[in-house]
Amino acid sequence: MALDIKKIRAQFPALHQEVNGFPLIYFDNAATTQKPKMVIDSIVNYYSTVNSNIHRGVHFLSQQATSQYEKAREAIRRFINAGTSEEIIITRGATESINLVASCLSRLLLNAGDEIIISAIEHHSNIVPWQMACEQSGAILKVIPVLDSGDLDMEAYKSLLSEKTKLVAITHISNVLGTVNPVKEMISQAHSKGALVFIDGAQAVSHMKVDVQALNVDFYCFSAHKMYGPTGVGVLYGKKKILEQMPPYQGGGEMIKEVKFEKSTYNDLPFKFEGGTPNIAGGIGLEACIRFMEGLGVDHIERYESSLLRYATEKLKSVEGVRILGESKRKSGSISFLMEGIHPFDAGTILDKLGIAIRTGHHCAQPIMDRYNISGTMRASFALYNTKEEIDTFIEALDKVKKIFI
Ligand code: 7TS
Repeated sequence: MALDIKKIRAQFPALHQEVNGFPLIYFDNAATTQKPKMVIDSIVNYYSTVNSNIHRGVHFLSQQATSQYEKAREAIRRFINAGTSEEIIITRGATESINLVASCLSRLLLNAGDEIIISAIEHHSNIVPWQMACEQSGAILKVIPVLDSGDLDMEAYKSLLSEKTKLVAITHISNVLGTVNPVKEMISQAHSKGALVFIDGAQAVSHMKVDVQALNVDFYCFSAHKMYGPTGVGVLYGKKKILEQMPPYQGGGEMIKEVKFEKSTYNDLPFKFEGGTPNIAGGIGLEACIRFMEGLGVDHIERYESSLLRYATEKLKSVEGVRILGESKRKSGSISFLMEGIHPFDAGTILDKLGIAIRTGHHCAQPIMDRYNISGTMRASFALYNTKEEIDTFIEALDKVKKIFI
């Protein structure tokens, strides 16, 4: 069954507006996606009806709010096929999930001379927390290089892996090049050396089915706002036996069993890692966006978006002077490109005048820019509500950009 894109678009209020006198074409989905009405309604409904703090009230509203929040945790568990909801930590987003693990593992596991492997195509959020963990522990950061194609150099990865490797932290999909990394293979190679693996799924969960048990991954994270959900909420999945050993991240209410001035004891999973009042409305909104995606079928979304990406790639290649960065055989979500003789920022500004939203710059991934010896790119990133007609209009707009600057 093909997706009815017209019907889907009708559910996204923000898509139906004009920008600078033109119908909005939103191609900045890797930064954040627009929200369907059912997600917006779930948040309005929470604040208009059951608004209350969770896990602590005997009263009706608190119990309702708690039950909706915990329903979200169960929906997340099912969505990524975790074994138990104790393995689902609800965070502020991918960035917080990575910082949590980096901070806790640097205390639990890392010693001077140990090694952490990341890749050359990571978002800053999956670089800086590991650098901080290295500063704290004396561990050493190693980087898997990227080939011209945008694929990671898997031979180099194999030679970097050793008994010293304590952790491998890799993005599932690059937010710049769109490369889909062979994470299953990389996880099993890391495990054979006894290393843990953290996968940053921020760009993956909206585009493909993720099964953490099939991947056998130790940690996996993502943000709700890139999968049609609200900002300020996201997920950390971790294997129970590792989370149990990890010390807590932040101290506060909710993460404790008992507090004495001499010593406090910590709560059970997952609450041990959820200090303080969480983003309750965000969690409830996250449950709604999972329901939205599952209602359409993640495999249908994946198929439709692949056809969009193929179409956009072919069309872009036909524009003279366009150079696409990263042409891995397995790509998803984003296309980064350059136009000969035109600065990405200038092109982005003209496209905005025509109602087309793309992102320009380094996309919070400066090391990739250094690797290709450029300062930034133009990036078009797609979601399930985008259409081939929008891509045609975008390609025509690029011709207008060329006429202005060349
Ligand atoms: N990891 C990857 C691969 C990302 O693409 C991003 C955000 C993050 C982590 C951080 O997510 P956050 O929700 O915690 O901020 N990427 C982008 C982007 O490509 N444009 O804006 C944000």
